[in-house]
Amino acid sequence: MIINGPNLNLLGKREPEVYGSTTFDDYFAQLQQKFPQAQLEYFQSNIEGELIDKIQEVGFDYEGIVLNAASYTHTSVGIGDAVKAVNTPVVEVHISNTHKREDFRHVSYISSGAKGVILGFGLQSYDLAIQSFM
Ligand code: CA2
Repeated sequence: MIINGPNLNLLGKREPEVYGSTTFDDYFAQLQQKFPQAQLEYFQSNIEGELIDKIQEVGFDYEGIVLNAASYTHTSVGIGDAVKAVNTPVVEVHISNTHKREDFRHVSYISSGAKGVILGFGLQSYDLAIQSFM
């Protein structure tokens, strides 16, 4: 299960210099072609509680969660707690290298509960995260 947080629905539509020019729908279709053996699903929400609900919903049955909590990465104790509460391993991903950006992006409430963290490889970060579950 790929879970994307706030504003990632704008991928490919705004700020292409930071986040690229591919929409997540187009990229998700590429991932499905690349990993035909995986049953990939994708969920996006701009709402913190909906992200927590989805982590809880899939977090006891699915093989893996690839989570880009976007700006909530740097603020949400609730999402961090949800990641720690479930059994399914969570790989935290980011499109940009958050450590090269503003100081507030250097903090993650997700990392301490994650199986691993992949950041800075553009959309390929998701690809690498899925590979980590193969
Ligand atoms: O690099 C990442 O993947 C981030 O999680 C993206 C978040 C940002 O707050 C994190 O620090 C790093 C922002 C996602 C916003 O996505 C947009 C996409 C297109 C246009 C505008 C925003």
